[in-house]
Amino acid sequence: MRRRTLLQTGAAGLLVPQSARSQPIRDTALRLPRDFVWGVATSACQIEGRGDRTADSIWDTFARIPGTIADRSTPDIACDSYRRYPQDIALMRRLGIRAYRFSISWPRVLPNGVGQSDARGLDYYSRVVDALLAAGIEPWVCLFHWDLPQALQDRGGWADRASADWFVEYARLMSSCLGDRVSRWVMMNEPQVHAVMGHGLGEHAPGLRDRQAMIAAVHHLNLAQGRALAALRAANARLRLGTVMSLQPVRPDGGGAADREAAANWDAMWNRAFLDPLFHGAYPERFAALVERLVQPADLAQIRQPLDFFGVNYYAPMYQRADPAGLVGSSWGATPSGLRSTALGWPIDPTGLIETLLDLRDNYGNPPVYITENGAFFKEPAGPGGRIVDLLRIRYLRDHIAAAHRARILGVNLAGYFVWTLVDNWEWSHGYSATFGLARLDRATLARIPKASFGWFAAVVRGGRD
Ligand code: IFM
Repeated sequence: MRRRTLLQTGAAGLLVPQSARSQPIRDTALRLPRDFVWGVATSACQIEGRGDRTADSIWDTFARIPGTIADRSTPDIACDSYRRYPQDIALMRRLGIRAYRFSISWPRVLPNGVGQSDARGLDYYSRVVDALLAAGIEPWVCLFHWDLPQALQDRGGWADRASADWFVEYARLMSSCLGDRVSRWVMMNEPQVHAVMGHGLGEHAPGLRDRQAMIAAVHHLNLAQGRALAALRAANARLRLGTVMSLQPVRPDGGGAADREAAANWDAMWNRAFLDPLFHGAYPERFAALVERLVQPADLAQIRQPLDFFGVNYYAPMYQRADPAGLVGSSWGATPSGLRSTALGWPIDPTGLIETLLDLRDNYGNPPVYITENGAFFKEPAGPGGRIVDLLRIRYLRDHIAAAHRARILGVNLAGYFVWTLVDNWEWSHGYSATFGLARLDRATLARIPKASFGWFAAVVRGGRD
């Protein structure tokens, strides 16, 4: 008798056949309405490779500094999607997804950040968009996923208030080139990660450990986002505009008052300093005093903008403990024993996703929400024939989709879910060593080889609808 591998996932204890690419998924927690948008997300710096780009982004510069990238790699090759995007789109067709969120490399289209554009870069994105549309996949274009042109960093980057003007110029250029075919526009991806990890903690480009620069970056990212939303809306009323944040419930590491205070401060900086100005036109009390010297009279009105959709990237809750030397009196705490973790040590807790979505429902007007990233890295040795049977990833995705389903039942206005990510890619300061893909990247041949999770997700997409 042929043995079938079965995977037991989640509290519901449902069995999902491993080999069942086309079989219907019977897990009702994975069944979402017919118009629910299933997709995958990537970013330019992580997948494109350099191609014929003439100008550096801050990540090119950062990666050249010894000690910044775990495996000493650079994003020069990545997945070579600049040339191999037809292969990526073919994979997406196999998945059956309706939407693809990708980002524009700002230095590829504007080598100096502003001014003269590079026709080759613009033409590349135009071809990607056309190929997606021909494949029946809706392009979701993200304008900023951390790869600022180095030329603009040399002028002060996001710490300089002029960054808001640079960003609006760039946003206008892209919408005038692609706005006839692309309706979904994402202004920013995870501005909090860029501000805090890049300007406060120095673990991401541009590698600053400067609290003042970080606070300035927070405000200018918010301002740029608000002004670009307004500019694109005025330029083309047919565009559907939104933005994406990394939202994480922040929990105290211990039971004491100092840790609770630390967690509240971190929450104010990480989540609320971005959500509150966008949705309510004000900084949270705990952050306001830090930023007030930068806020000019019209700023908050410009940052507060109506949205057609809001994207949540969710991976894990955060644990914080009191630390007077930390950016806001706190630093990373320990994951409580009993919570499983991914290979990056991120706690696995789908209830944090429900908590995050309920927060949007209750405190931010229940906007139309998409989960624009969710995924995980686990150590996943290739088996016979190079196949990766990534049961832990399947379990992670399954449990988070089930949590998303639960949030909908609780009244969250959730309309879609994007897996991070299509193919193993260049994972920032981890280089190629942290792999989040539904497909493995063969680094020698750059072939994309679907993992078990690829077939599993395809089955969810095709069979999981009501
Ligand atoms: O790879 C990143 C992505 O660029 C932003 N969100 C988190 C992912 C995993 O770390």
